[in-house]
Amino acid sequence: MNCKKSLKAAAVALSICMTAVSGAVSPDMLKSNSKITANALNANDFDYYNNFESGAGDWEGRGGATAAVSSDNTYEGSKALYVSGRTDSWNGCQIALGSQFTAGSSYSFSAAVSPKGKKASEMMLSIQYSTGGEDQYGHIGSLTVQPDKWGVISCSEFTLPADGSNFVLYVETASGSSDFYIDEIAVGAVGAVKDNMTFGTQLGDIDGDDCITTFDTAMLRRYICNQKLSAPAAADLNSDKMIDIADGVLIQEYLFAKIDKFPDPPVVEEPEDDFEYIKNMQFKEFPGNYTQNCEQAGKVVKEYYTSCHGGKQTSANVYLPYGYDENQKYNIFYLMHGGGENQDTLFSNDVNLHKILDHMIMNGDIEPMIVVTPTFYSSNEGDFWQELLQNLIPHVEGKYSTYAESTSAEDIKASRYHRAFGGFSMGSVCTWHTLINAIDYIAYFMPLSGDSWVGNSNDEKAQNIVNAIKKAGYAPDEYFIFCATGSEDIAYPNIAPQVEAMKKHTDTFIYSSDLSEGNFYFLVAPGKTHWWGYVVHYVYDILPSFFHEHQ
Ligand code: FER
Repeated sequence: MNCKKSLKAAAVALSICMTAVSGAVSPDMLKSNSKITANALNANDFDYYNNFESGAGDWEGRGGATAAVSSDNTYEGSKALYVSGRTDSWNGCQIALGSQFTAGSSYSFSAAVSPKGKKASEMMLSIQYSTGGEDQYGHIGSLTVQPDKWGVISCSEFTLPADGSNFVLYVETASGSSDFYIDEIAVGAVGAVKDNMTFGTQLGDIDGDDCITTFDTAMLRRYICNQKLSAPAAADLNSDKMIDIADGVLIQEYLFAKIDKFPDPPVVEEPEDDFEYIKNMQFKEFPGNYTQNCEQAGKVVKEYYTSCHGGKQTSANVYLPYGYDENQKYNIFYLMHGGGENQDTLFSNDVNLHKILDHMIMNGDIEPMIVVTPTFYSSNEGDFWQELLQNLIPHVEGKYSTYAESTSAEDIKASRYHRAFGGFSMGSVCTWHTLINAIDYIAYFMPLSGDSWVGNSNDEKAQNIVNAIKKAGYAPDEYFIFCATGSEDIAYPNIAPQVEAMKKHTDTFIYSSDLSEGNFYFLVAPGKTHWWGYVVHYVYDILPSFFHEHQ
């Protein structure tokens, strides 16, 4: 493991430290290596050491985060530093390095870290310093750690830049803002790393040194004995998601050449996320402050494009969530206005959809997503789907980062589980047309306060929708229609009987608001009339249930 680096070379050196080993590990790699893991080191061996047993010392929150000693989860001893209230990945905890640490000198660094939550997190040990009055940032090391487990980020030699001053050591994450713990943080002489925890990626290369040796057996023993530790997948030799004695037996057999490879990992289905749907959803209003300004405000940008209908210039508004990052993929929701309205209606001060989305995202009701408000007036509500497919989707999704790998029809189809279309009133009419004509490209539909105009009777309308779905060849778990209106809405007498007619097609529509079980639901808000001021609450109710199937 070569962790020797200075800040200038940090990016390159990191790739040396962290790059995955590719290719098979062959038996001739079964050589011993000379790595020394200095597990015998203790507090006195370091220039700086804190295990938080007697308080936080000079550690403090970074950004808006709070850092406080906690005994809820510790790497060793009975206390650790708990970092919470983060709103961005660079938030975390920090300490100014004292004057005993000098610019241009090299030190070893290590920190035990444990992310809270549901997902593994790439934890980073970083440094801030100034050169010529400018703040600079660098990364000493990083490690991807399983949630609620511990890993140790370490670097055996890191040089503080010679032209730097005011060094501040901090812990952050590569992305996300979940809480985390740190414990046993040490800075010392070059090479003085207490618990080396580099990870290999090749099955059996547990310590990441490109070979399978008794050092890997020793590492494996450590993981088996201490289940608090975040073990790499490379240690799960029988791929049963447990690091236990069965893995110990396998590595012994491998080292004694009784086996020449580890069992093939099972082919696993892509995991569904663990979103909890609401069964039999009832209308619920969003909290009162959701239409107020939000401290994590997204951005609304106007996009101009040409419609295939008569080559007219038109525009749509695109809501980009707070912290929009073109390197991430976003679900996308197209939401259409009603009769007499336009593409600006939803993001106006009347409806404030942008502020509602800000709050929903900040509070975790929905993942950050892109929301587009177009208009059908460059076409008409019945033909808008053509403009959507030919012009709007390619324009918006060619510019902003969605799950569409490109704007080819194939790639738009391939990303249909990450795309939704909805609308109010005439926008709902437009939504039913879009469902009938563009189900290949969109999996989620939200018709609000408006019926389908394809067919004369309700039975005919239902049949036309069924025919379109059958013709496209989708199974009931491959499309989702979540309708809503108010019981006093003028559209209620139109949409309610259509929903009843659709329910009769039990092979096509499975009625449930739990979209892991069904694909069709009708939310009725007691007493509400035909007005965005009510309808926007239906968006709040329904949108969290979208985008969780076929991840
Ligand atoms: C309906 C569908 C559309 C409806 C009204 C409309 C009253 C739109 C009316 C308009 O914009 O003028 O089911 O029910």
